[in-house]
Amino acid sequence: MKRHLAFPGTLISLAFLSLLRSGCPQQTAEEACSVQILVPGLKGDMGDKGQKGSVGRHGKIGPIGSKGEKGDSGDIGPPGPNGEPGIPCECSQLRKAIGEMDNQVTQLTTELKFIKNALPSPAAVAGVRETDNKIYLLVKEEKKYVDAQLACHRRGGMLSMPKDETSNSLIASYITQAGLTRVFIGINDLEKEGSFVYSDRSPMQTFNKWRNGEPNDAYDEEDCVEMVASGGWNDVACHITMYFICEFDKENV
Ligand code: MAN
Ligand code: CA
Ligand code: CA
Repeated sequence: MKRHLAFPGTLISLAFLSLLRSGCPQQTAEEACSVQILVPGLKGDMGDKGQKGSVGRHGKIGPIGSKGEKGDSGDIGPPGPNGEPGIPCECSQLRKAIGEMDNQVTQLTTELKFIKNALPSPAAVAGVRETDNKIYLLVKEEKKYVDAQLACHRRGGMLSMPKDETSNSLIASYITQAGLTRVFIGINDLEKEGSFVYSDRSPMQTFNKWRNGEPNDAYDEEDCVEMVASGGWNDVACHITMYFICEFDKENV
């Protein structure tokens, strides 16, 4: 490729400079002081193509291929060893045991249903007592008679109604075992003075446990009834507060 000057003017300036230095003392203006002006030449032709390069480096590893198809399942294994010999069946005994467990389940279901529906706060309960058909619950919350009755009602029962010796002595021992002296029971003469009825409104029959001299309607205001630890009854004012015992029919639980 032919080289050509980037700044042709430089050559012109240099020519002038050398002309001034020499001052042209001996030479004629015609030969020595003539100014030669250089202009760039035409662009040359393109060179030949270079040689082919050497082979490049090895490329990067490509992405992982997709998962293959699942293989066929294996053959069925050999049968396992024989089990231990069984215990000879004592069917009648087993049936009996199952029958007893069935009864227990029924009883527990009944009791659990009752507990879920009727139990006050655990601190206020001293367990329960039961007969074949009834459950008794001592509620350690001091209430006046009507509120006690209402509290029993809300739990699905009513204030306890001792209508025979069995239930009366059961309630009495419940009071004693709880370390109490008295509780409200479901007997009153609120409607008619001297006519005592149970909380289910049934009239009192021959059975009663009045203490000596009771009922006396003291101060003309005793229309409700308490049971003391001995099992005896006394009429008291309805507005005083004390603990009470509710009763529940098992069939209604
Ligand atoms: C005494 C007796 C009872 C009465 C109470 C009232 O114990 O008179 O009949 O109910 O007092 O506090
Ligand atoms: Ca009375
Ligand atoms: Ca009395």
